[in-house]
Amino acid sequence: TSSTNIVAGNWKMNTDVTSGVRLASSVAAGAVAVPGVQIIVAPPFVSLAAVRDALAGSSVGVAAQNVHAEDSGAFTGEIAPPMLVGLCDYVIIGHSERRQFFGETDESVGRKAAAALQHGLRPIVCVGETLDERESGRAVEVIRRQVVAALADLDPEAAGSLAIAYEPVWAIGTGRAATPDIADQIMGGAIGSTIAAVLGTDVASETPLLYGGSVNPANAAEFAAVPSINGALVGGASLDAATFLEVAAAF
Ligand code: G2H
Repeated sequence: TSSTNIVAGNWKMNTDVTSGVRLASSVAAGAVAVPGVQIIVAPPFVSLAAVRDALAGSSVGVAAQNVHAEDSGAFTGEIAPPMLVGLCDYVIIGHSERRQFFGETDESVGRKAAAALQHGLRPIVCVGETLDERESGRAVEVIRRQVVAALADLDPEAAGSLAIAYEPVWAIGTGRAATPDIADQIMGGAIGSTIAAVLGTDVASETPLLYGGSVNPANAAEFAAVPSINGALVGGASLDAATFLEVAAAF
């Protein structure tokens, strides 16, 4: 497992430029009291530049919430990897909401992750099974398939800057977090062994694995205590700086 835990706040489609800058500044101010955790915020595209500027000189990193796989072209409304260079260090790829509402597939997630890495952006690739998949006993199979696809096109030399977030779809925004045991089975089990099989044990041991899905200050410590969990991807609880920093402090 990696040494520095990562706690990333996925703001989703919330905040405008003004409130985003305010939130980021509050996170940065509090982050100095949370050493040893790489804190990241993921604002909407339109706020990336302003948030980057507000965070200049702080340890807080910036992530985009999505990226296209091509460098340029006739893809109205999309954002290419080279456009993000200089605006953010990380990019969330394949969030379940993108898969569910915007037609993203295992295959497009793999292409996006490879494209991001090629441009020096660190992908935070999201995987997770639905409630139906879990209840029918297919969770491990689904996660393996998603991870294999996410890694399929990666340059193995650059794969060390990848992170994977396990976000069971049934736990997202529902207030029903996975148990630490369930998270460990998938993260320490299926995800770790799949990375090892595709990219080798060295990359597997260096790849940070984040848990996501209704993480909050009340449950963060129990996830942080699981050795296979190297951080969290936080949605709802990242929209208030004090709450988000409480989660970060648990890691
Ligand atoms: C899962 C998570 C952040 P929430 O989507 O990506 O959101 O913490 O609101 O469940």
